[in-house]
Amino acid sequence: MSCFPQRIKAQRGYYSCQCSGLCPHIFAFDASPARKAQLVWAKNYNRSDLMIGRPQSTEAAAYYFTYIDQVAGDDALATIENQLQEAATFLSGISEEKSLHQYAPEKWSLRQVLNHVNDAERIFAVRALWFARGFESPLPSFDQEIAASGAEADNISWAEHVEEFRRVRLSTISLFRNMPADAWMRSGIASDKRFTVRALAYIIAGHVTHHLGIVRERYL
Ligand code: NI
Repeated sequence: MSCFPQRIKAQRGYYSCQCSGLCPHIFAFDASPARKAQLVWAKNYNRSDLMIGRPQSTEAAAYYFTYIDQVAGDDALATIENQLQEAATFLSGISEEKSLHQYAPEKWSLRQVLNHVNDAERIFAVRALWFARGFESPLPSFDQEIAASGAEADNISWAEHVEEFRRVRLSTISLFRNMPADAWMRSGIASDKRFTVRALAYIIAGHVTHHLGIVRERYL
């Protein structure tokens, strides 16, 4: 703690030290001394512990709080990491035969649902990457029906879809674990809506929770 922040920038309730790219000082302005020390430690040894705070209502369009609100607590990365095993175990319990089931004629099969989950995670992660790295040009929208018809997901085995979920999720975890502390509050436009990076992390976790809830209710 030899370097006290020379320049402090308020970021929606958090103060993030801007005095150098490697400065360890980032803390909630009302954090206890113990929490501040923990965060400084986290900056030095484990960036993933720096995921602080839930997104505020201005950090994503209202629609996306359908997903954000599915995630408890203020550490979306922990949820993203826990889901890897929980979701993969749950999905592995579904048979190849069952994975072709649709609960209504116009609804997606389970294979199409999981393909959609994987596609959407890639899209959300690319948005997070784009904004986190500092690009300012807006990203296009993602039409899930076009993606679904282009994927031909029923021709891919369920086991392959589940393996794809694991691989996509491992990539997402690495992206967020290695995220510089200052990047979480960066934002940009995608699909004509503004998102912060941390809102996208919550959306990734909540989108999976949302779809697995529908799978449990309607498909099994
Ligand atoms: Ni969806």
